Amino acid sequence: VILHVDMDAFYAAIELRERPELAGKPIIVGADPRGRGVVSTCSYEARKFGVHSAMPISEAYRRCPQGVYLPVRMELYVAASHQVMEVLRRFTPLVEPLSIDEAFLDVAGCEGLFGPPETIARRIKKEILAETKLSCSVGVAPNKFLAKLATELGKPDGLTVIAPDRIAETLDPLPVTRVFGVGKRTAEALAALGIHTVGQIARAPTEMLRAHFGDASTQHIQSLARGEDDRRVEPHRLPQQVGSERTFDRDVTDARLMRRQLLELSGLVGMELRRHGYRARTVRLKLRTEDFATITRSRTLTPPTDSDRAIYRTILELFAKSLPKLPVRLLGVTGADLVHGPDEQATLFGPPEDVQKVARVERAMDKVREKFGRTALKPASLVARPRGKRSDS
Ligand code: TTP
Ligand code: MG
Repeated sequence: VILHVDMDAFYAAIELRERPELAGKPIIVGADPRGRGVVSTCSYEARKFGVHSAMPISEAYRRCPQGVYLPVRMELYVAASHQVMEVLRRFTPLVEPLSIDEAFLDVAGCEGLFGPPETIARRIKKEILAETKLSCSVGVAPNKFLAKLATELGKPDGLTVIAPDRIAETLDPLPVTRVFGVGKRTAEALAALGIHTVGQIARAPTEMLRAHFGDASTQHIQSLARGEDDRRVEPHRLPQQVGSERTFDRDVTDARLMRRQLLELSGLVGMELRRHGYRARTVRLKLRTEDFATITRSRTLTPPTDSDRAIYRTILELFAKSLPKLPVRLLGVTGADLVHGPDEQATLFGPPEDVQKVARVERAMDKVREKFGRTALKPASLVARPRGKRSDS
């Protein structure tokens, strides 16, 4: 039996906890509402106005001018996240964090100690509330997909059980987008085939789906639509990626300015990788132009790296290949396909002298940054900044 736990309006709920006088008001956490960043999240009151995560903050402001707009205070959220995960690990070591506010638990075999899954779910909600003053929603189901779905169906402050004998009746009427992996485009393609609900996917002739979506996708969405999912809870799974992105205050046409931003973002990604002892096998550049067209380009690195320089070098190559024709609104750098632990190749053969030296310098810079803040030290080309502020997004 799998439990899925997801905090309700996480950043907004934490801000409300810190400022109880805001109770009942629509709270929007994210970038400066006068700027061009995005909404990180918002309270359920704000959602009534159509505001949601990742929406341009200016759009949120149009929809909800009476909202309370607050900046992101990551340290607070990370601390609460640790508290939540700690509560969960009291019930089983099989806890797989999925994001800052969400985790799967495998509670098979915990019944003797803590009672049936629903009781465990209730206790988790109670203990999280007691220790963090935050509410969460919990889903209980035979597998990951259904447990996460159960959580979503019960939000906020829900406790939803999908029993094995009620899977079909729960799934069948839902819209196809509830199936993990079915986005807007797939949904449109399904609609063109007359398929609108999860139940219709489950019963559609497999051959017909294959002809449109290929073997792998068909297998994937049809199994999920039937409520089948055999993914295990993996307590030590690495995050999928580490990334950082910025929206410029004003669309930028100067390639030098863009490269400088990419240098800074590469540094942030490198620092985050080193902090956790990860290295990235893939480096990805994201670039959004003024018309909101977004391109991503990635490259695989051998060996995987946690070095600012190696990341930046790769990003520059990708950037050179995708020089935008229109002014640029947003740039992002991501390290993906993460691996953990020491660089095997390096320990076997020993890296070249200069690589070792760069690694030593970068680690020393991390220490200074930890002590004095992220902006304490920067590569020389970041120090002079002739014009233009940047906004966090
Ligand atoms: P979610 O769990 O997706 O959202 P939520 O907890 O705010 O609201 P709920 O689960 O009740 O629907 O994400 C957790 C946090 O991650 C969220 O509080 C803020 C952050 N986040 C972003 O910064 N940007 C995003 O686009 C999303 C989806 C989340
Ligand atoms: Mg949440």
